[in-house]
Amino acid sequence: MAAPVKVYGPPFSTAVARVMVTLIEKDVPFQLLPVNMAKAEHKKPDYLKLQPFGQVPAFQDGDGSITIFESRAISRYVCDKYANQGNKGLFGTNPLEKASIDQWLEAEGQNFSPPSSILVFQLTFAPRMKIKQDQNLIKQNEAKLARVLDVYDKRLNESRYLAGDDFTLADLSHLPNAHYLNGTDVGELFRSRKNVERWWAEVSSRESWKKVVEMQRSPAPTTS
Ligand SMILES: N[C@@H](CCC(=O)N[C@@H](CS)C(=O)NCC(=O)O)C(=O)O
Repeated sequence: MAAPVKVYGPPFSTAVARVMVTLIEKDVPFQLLPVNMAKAEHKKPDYLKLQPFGQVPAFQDGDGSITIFESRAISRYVCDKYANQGNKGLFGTNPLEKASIDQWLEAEGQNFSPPSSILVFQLTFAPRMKIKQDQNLIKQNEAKLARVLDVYDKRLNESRYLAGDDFTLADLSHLPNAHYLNGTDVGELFRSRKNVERWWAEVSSRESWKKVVEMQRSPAPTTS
């Protein structure tokens, strides 16, 4: 049996969590390797060989011969490499399905992620790190996120999931940031939009995501 693939980074990181939930959906055993960000291990030369920008996650196959960074690129790779196992339609099964998933995956990365990442940091991590919150930045990004969610609400009025009838990488990619936001007052932006609320209830209750949330609470080194 092949050795588990390796994911470097802590499970509380949204980008690490994106890769973890993909691997669980695809039934790919993985080992989570700690990177102590408080000690800036992600900026050290050895780690920079895996992720040249000094961010988590980095991904390696079981024998360490392949290294990939960028959580969405890792997720796409995992879906293609393990196409015949786990959730087989996660990244589509034909060019049109893939294009539709990619379109909403890009929307997540380019439209949803910028304001939501700022809000996650300001509302969740800054208080834990005893960093003063920037109320202007919070307001501006709430307004940006509201506009993105208006588009999503319209889309989700037409289809059950973002890319169509099935749960895909496009929905999955939203889980880490949306999870943190739904634990704050900004969750109201999701709850006040009927279709977004229905979608969020559905995607956030997937078993794969529940496992990630569990691991964020009590990080375990390996899953299989
Ligand atoms: N686009 C990258 C973003 C990675 C990223 O922003 N990681 C954060 C944690 S969620 C990080 O490493 N932050 C520390 C830093 O940038 O120094 C990806 O999706 O992998």
